Amino acid sequence: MKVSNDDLIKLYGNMWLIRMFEQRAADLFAKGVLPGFIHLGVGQEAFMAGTHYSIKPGDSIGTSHREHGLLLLLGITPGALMAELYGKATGSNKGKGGSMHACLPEKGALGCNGILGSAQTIINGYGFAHKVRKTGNIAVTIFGDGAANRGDVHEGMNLASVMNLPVVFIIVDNGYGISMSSKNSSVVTDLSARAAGYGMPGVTADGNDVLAVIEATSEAFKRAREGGGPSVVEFKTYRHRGHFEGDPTPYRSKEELEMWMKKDPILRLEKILLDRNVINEKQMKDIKAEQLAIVDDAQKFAEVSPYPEGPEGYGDVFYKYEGRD
Ligand SMILES: Cc1ncc(C[n+]2csc(CCOP(=O)(O)OP(=O)(O)O)c2C)c(N)n1
Ligand SMILES: [Mg+2]
Repeated sequence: MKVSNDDLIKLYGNMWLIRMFEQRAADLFAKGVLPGFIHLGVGQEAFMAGTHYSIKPGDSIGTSHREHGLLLLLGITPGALMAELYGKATGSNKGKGGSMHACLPEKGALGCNGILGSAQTIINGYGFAHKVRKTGNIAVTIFGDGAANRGDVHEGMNLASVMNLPVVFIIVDNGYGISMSSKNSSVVTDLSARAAGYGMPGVTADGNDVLAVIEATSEAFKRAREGGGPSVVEFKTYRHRGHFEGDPTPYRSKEELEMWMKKDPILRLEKILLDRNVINEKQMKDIKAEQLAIVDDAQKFAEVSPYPEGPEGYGDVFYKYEGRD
């Protein structure tokens, strides 16, 4: 799949947007500004930017708990996502979804299901709707190496296959499910091998190489759009940060982290941009600065935004208190 120079530059900007947004969220969380829990996707930018590249308007995308980045690319504005993390009324979900449940269904961003594995059965409903309505769109579900071992995932894959649904199962093997190495949670090295059990194609690609991600997703998505049915795409990548912010990561070595830092997906794309003479180092710095300014603005927007107030605080949520049905 040929990716134009203009698109390479866009991918580069998108990857920096994700990196900057996530790093800012890490800083704000450490300062106690952001409530709740956050899981960050630093190091996993290539799989998000590359997957987004293959998505078309009208597709339905279910993300997991580590994909703020993909939500940004799908259309939640940085300000609305940052405000959501702050719990502010101007957030994408009025501050009531937070990191885990931010979503924008009108742009196909379905958000995350907190019960690992369950989204991989639910996604079939979206796939079935696209099939019966003949939309030409697809449904994509993204989940981790840990989630991949849940029974529901297998049910979901089987049903998608039996019904020949336009569904793509994207497994993100980032090395760990919390503290459990993916090497110890499955005897199969490539989790895409699961696809064979359901008679569908499965591929494993380098999730830190945005061009490999585009290659793998464009093929699987095309097949699904054209009635060729479901498939599994697995990306091997690494999360630079802990499972959640505040995780001291005693389960992994310094050497392992350093080895993966050398495979940083942004550095990989920078090498491609320089080797192909697409842009020079000064232009790369400018792109990075542009994305940083966007994140600064997002933070300012979130800071000055109000919290949901009065009765509004109780709207849109399942909550019952005395005197109210
Ligand atoms: C059914 C279920 N079991 C356990 C959890 C708690 N939990 C949340 S995230 C997580 C690890 C997920 O690992 P993985 O699927 O590899 O995704 P990653 O965090 O690495 O992105 C666990 C066990 C949960 N949310 N749902
Ligand atoms: Mg994982």
